[in-house]
Amino acid sequence: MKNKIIFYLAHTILSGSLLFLISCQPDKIGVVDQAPNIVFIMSDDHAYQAISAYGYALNNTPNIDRIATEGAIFNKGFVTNSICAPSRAVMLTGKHSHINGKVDNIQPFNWDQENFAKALQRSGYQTAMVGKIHLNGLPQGFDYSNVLPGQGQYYNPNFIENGKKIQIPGYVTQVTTDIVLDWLKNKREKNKPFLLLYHQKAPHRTWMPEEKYFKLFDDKNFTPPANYFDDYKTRVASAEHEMGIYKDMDVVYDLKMLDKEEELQTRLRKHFQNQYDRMDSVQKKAWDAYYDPIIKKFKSDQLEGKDLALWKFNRYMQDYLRTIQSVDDGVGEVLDYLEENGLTENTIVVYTSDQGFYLGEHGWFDKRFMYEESFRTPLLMKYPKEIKPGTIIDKMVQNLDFAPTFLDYAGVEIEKEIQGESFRKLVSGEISEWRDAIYYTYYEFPGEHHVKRHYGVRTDRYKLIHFYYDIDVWELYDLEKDPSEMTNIYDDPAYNDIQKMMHKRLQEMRDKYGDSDELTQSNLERYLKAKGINDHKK
Ligand code: SGN
Ligand code: CA
Repeated sequence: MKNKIIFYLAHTILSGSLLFLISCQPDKIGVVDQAPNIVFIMSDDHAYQAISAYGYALNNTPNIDRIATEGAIFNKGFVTNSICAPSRAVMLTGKHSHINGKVDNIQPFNWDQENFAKALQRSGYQTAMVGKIHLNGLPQGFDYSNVLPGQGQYYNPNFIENGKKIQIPGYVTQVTTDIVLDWLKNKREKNKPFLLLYHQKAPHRTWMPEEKYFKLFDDKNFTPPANYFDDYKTRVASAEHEMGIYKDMDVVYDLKMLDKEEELQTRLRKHFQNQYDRMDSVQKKAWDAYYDPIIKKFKSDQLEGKDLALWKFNRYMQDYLRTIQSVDDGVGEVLDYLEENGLTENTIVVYTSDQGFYLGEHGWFDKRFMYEESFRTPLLMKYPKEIKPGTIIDKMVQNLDFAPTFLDYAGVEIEKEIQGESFRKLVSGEISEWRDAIYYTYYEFPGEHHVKRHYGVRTDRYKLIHFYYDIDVWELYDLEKDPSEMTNIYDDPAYNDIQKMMHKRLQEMRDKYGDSDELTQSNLERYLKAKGINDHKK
């Protein structure tokens, strides 16, 4: 007995936490000292504008909203690099892209480095990763993984379960939810606290809805944002985009006009054909029954100019929002499971996206820019033990903060190399002092959608951005006067002092996070090499 106690104590000290002792307790409501479970829900490209709790009235997401009602909503949740794989690498490591090495979607991620799932696993947590991760290689830090290869597919998707390729029939969002529920019910060891990464592919391009939602929003005519017909005056980098709904959206690939007569021969038609061909005959029949009449009407209407721009916006919104409805259903199923199994009290539930998304602002879809719609990301969180229902957080947090926040809740040591900060006490209301500036980097250029390389700093009121590589352009915005970032005031004499102050803040950020022109240059070289690009100024 004495030896056993000594063993327990030694283990406890070695693991740096009390988790081992605590984890011997079974699932029970009201076990005060049990380490919390963490359900980390992330979707892909989910704009905060498309969550009803944010008040945009575009759609209705009652289950996601439940997280905010029972907990907190963050009005200033941001990423550090608005693109998928880099965002996930930051989330796992708590380190900026230039430190964790995953600066773009192209280059490989090094799973051998430390991540918060590994730390929780070492401390006695059961860990699982399900759905989209978009990082090459077998996920490390997880007892169970069942992930989509790369971007994943909407219908009858392929998965990689613990390293083994499989295909699962059905619609990806429901399939992902089913895997999650199966792990919760049948696969995890129920006497241990758990970390579950539940990561949906939807609502990523090409926005293929689930059959039950084909008709949702049929009678709705979505009004585009006020700056849908943006002329990009004063914004050189924006003017060169390739992410315009009117200009760049492919009517077949993005907007599903796959006509049987094969008359609509667009650039990306064959790619959509590949997605369509994944469906079985029953799925195709249902798909055609819904889309064929729309295709027929589109072909006969012969829309042009503004009419076409508005039609495209509406078509885009309908499918994009439909895919979100399935995501919301899945959130409901998982919340219900927690409730029915007495796990609500002791489980932290987070809902976020890998970045924000444009829903017609500046005429765009996609992300990448440091402008608000893609720099920001939705963030809702509940944990009844510490977070009061209806909490609103207006401080700037970033995906950089997830790793230290989860480690903090679990009582596990936060390694000093982690660059984010735990927002546990901010969301519980124990502190109100918080950072007043955040740093951003984006590297994937030359690349899809043609968003130039840039980095910048945002304070509560101002934003300074530097676009570089084939241009050398600075932008400055007063977010209070110009929340839609339509006027670049970098050269406005009235903002001379602000400009100087923001340059200083930017340098502070770069020093704090260890970024520099030299690092930026070497990241650029690596990227160009990975892409096989020789011409530096293409
Ligand atoms: C794909 C999409 C792009 C998107 C990137 C990155 N094209 O390449 O529209 O910007 O992913 O998205 S697609 O033709 O394959 O749909 S990310 O979320 O994975 O970073
Ligand atoms: Ca994404």
